[in-house]
Amino acid sequence: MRTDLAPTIHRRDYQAFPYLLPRTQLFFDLDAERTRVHAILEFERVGDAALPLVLNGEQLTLESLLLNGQALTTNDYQLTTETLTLNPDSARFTLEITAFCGPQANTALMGLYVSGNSLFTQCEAEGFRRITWFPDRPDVMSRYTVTLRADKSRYPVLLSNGNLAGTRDLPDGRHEAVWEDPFPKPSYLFALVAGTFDCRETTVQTRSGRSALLQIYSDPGTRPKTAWALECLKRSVAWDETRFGLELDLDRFMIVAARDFNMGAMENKGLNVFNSSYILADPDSATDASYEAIESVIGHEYFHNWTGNRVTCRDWFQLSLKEGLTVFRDQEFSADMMAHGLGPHEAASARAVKRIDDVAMLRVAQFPEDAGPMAHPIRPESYQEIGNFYTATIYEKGAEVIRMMHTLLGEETFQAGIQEYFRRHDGQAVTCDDFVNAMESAWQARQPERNLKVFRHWYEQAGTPLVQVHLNYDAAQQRCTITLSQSNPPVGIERQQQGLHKPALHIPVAIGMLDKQGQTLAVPGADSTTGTVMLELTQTEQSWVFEHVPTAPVLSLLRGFSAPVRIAYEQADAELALLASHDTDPFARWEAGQALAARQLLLLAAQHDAAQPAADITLLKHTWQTLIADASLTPAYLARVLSLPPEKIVMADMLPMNPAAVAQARLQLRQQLGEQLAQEWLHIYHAHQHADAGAYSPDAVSAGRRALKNLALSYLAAAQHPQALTLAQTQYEQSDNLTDRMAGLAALMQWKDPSPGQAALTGFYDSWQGDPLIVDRWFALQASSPATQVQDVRRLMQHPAFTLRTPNRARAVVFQFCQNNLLNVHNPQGYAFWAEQVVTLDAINPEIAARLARAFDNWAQYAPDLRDAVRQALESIRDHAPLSKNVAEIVNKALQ
Ligand code: 0A1
Ligand code: ZN
Repeated sequence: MRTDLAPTIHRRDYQAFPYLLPRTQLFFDLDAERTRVHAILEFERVGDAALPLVLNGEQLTLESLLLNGQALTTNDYQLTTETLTLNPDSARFTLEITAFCGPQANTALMGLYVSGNSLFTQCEAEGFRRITWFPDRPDVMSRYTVTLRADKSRYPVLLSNGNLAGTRDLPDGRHEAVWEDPFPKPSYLFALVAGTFDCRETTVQTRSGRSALLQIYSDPGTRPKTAWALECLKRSVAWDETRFGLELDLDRFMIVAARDFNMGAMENKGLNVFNSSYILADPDSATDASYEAIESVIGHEYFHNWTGNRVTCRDWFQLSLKEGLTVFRDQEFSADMMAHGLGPHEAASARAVKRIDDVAMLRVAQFPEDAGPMAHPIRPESYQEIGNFYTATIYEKGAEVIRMMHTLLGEETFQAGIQEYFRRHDGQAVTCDDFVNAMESAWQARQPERNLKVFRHWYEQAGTPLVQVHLNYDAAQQRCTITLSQSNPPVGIERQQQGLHKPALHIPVAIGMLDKQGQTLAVPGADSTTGTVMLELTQTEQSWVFEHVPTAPVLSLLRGFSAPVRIAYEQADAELALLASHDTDPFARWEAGQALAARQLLLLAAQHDAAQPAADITLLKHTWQTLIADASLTPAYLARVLSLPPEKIVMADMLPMNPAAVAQARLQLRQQLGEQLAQEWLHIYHAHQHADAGAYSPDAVSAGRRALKNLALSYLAAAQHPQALTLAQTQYEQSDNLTDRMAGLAALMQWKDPSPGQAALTGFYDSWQGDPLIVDRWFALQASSPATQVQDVRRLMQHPAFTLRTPNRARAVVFQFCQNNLLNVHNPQGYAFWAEQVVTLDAINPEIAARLARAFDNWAQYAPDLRDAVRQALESIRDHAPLSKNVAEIVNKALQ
């Protein structure tokens, strides 16, 4: 049975809405079972009078409909499961809608829903239509006044966007709050929250001297865990002023933490709602990585206040307009925070670490997406369900595209472009083209000969371009010629477009040259301090000639990851080792070491099938020894350099893919490096054992020391080093922070004898079972462990604390196993488990189910036996009825 019934929406079909909606008044009688929503909507026709008024609405019960105060009968409108259509005969009219929705039964967590004992909304992208009938599209902007009424003891806190205009008590123990948002906004930025919360607040002065109230609301009893979040918010406010010149425009900025949340967080105007995992932190319940993630997500949502809210998207095809730009902004914010207060060398290293982490993320999540059935340009041409397009491509590749503009224009011109963008479009719903136009005009104001004509193609093409590098050195002439060529064959849906032509892209390729001793070669035209030259590839093939190059160079390519591309260049292991030891560009240096390790992993994985003797790792080992001995490298950087590349990155160079073999190879290489560098690991461990002088601090330098120390511990554990058990045990029992405690626990779980790990796991649960976020980690550690097979994960799901209804818990167990346990999921039983969970989750929460449905997106590249098994599992999902639009789109595309 085919479920491919959902219509496809095309970007080219965009039409403006034929009505304006200057004012929206909403009155809520809140109740978990049944909430009554009374909406007063003032419309003005601007389009053709023949066009009807079509409003979106889903899962609502209509009580009454009034047009200019007159009750309408069923003859006056058409109601379907998705729309309400009217033909008003005047150009200005007021529509009054009274409807009911059921928050308690809303397990999809879109629209108004219950989490814990409180009520929350999630409206992006199309959740508002589950609250009332409305033009639920981002280009219809309205000024909202919202009245909330609820039982005062159950819902003492009543919040919505904007400013609090008044509160009063009502009969029967109820109360009321009225909120007015001075800024017109699209419905996806609406929010309300009602419940019992702790609150932490502060007042800040913005640069023009206004004072603004910042508040963080969280579950009762969790106030001690919101100090970090509030600090992050204050830093975000200050940073957006200093780096982007953008000031907070509100008197009051609120964040509320929700335990049940589909994504990370949501930028509703003045009332952000966050997954509690991105708010709550104290040393016992948050790792260094979570402190960092909290800073980045708080920054991200705050920065949306300008890039997303003040200027929003015309339609959902423009999603990357706000997301790519805002991710770029949050990445820069985090980098600036990490570098803050450090000397120049350490600051550069801190920035490089952030860049490395961001690029690793892009390669793990976005590159595979760009090579699979869901591949799409950062501005998609079509979709069936927009919820499926909150992707790594829109976010992370979108940010890379913005970053390339930043690279080409330079910081100053880029900032001038941002100013120009707001000058032109403040208060509007616009397109990606509008953004690029503003950037281009700022560039041309300074350099009239430059333009973004070729660059714009980045918005149209899916796929990761391949840049081939060819080097020709003429020793007699001391001339070096570098030829770059680019290709980007059709991927995903592009393959169905006949006669598709993908023009060349504008690709900035930063390169450097080293001599055979690892010294920087002075290249004509290069930056005098870094030796970097920026080659702007804008055609299918181009050559650059460098004169006076005294010796055949070793190329350092794509420095700083100057473009989201793959590089094809034949480079001997010895050249990679040289770059890993000497490259002055910290990103390229890390990259060379990773490439060397990846080659080793691929060799091991290939041998896995052939049962050949272990590969020789001498060169890798020596390179790592050189790196370990290099006193100029910071611990955080060294931790990245000495980590083995993730399986999903290594697999990109394997055809057919055998994920379990790569996972096995990684374990094996870790063990070998653990054994052969044991003295080094022990030394590192002891040198960084006490990362903080006093109490735990999540700052990047201390976190870097912990990361390196815990990496050393994991190598020692992998090698079953005689000292590792005691070190892990002691660390697990005595550390004062979750990062070290988890690392100790993970090391114990690597022990061949399962008993120390089991004992620690039991103890861990007993100690921390009251904290859902820590329990999520406890589940995740087990679900992703190489010791956990399908039957074990099924057993884990029998645990009383397990539920599929809380997305964080489903992610901790089911997603961890399916996405990250590469050793044990890639077999017919694993795929059958996956299919079963997708179908079960789909009945509860389609958005989450659709994400799980993408776990084996690149199955077409798997080895034949695995491919058959995935196909069978996919078909079993496809044939299940009913299936949500979300999951149907994913599986149908996967099977095409
Ligand atoms: N705009 C948010 C992401 C987001 C999207 C959809 C959501 O509901 C299903 C929630 C959040 C961001 O970029 O942070
Ligand atoms: Zn965002």
